[in-house]
Amino acid sequence: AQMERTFIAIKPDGVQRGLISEIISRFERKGFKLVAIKVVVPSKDFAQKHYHDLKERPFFNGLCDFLSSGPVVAMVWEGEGVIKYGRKLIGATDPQKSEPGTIRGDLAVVVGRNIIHGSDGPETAKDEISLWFKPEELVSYTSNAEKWIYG
Ligand code: YYY
Ligand code: MG
Repeated sequence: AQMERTFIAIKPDGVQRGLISEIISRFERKGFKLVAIKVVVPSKDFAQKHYHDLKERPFFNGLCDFLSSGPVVAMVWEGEGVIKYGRKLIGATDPQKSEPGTIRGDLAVVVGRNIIHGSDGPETAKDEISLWFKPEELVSYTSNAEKWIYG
């Protein structure tokens, strides 16, 4: 299996709405492996670093205020194809366009409160994991389920 890692965060709206276990269970049931998790309130400066690619966009300031407005559940998930498939589980950026069955499609209504973040490619995954986590916070382990998930 070509193991990959991606950065996934439950944003303050998802945490406040009690959706942590719902979101984690979708990644877990799929067969992906949780290798890091913590609850943090990001500073605004940190939020700006996380979303630096979007600094020219009109919604950037509000987005960073929002991300730093309360607790975020920061996670790293591992598995074959997890970066791309994680985005599929999450659904389109605008929940009005997310398919039913996706996290945003099922659980969110507007783009400014779309409850979850996921890395959009291998480079951003690498950058975001190292922004949010120290290397020693990532745990490598063998899951007993792996031989049943990957064959
Ligand atoms: O990766 P993803 O979260 O699906 O979308 P991005 O284009 O990276 O934008 C990040 C974040 O910005 C998005 O989840 C909500 C917010 N946002 C917004 O408030 N208004 C937009 N028109 C586009 C994005
Ligand atoms: Mg993005």
